[in-house]
Amino acid sequence: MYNKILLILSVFMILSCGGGSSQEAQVVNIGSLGSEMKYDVEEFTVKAGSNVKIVLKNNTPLDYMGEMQHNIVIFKDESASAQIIKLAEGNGGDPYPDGRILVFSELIDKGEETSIEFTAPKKPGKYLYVCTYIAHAMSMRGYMIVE
Ligand SMILES: [Cu+2]
Repeated sequence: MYNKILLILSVFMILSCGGGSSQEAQVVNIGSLGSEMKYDVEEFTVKAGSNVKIVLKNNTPLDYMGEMQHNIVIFKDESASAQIIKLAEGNGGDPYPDGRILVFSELIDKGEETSIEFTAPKKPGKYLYVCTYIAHAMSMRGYMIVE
């Protein structure tokens, strides 16, 4: 009888530990597709309400001629994206803080890396992300799927 209780207790403890580890951020690596105005990951899936860390890498070679900066901006509300992109492009590619943005990274230059950590929305769905550097958002975009 006593052994049974101990067994149930230890199973419970193992389960609680397992639950604890899910608090660790899920890491998503996203890069630019070489020197193209595209992400190398155009869709990824996260759990609703979970911690997410995106590591963004600008894979443009240092000897690439011309400007090639990137960021990542994830929208809470896709219908706000056109307006936010337009404003960002008028601001050197940096978005202005806006309640309709879930999270955004700084702009990074060729060869650089940055990361953002955030809590995924509780509401399942598809969340648009784009690069708001000038003229990139049309091709440099993808979806975060929240399940
Ligand atoms: Cu870009």
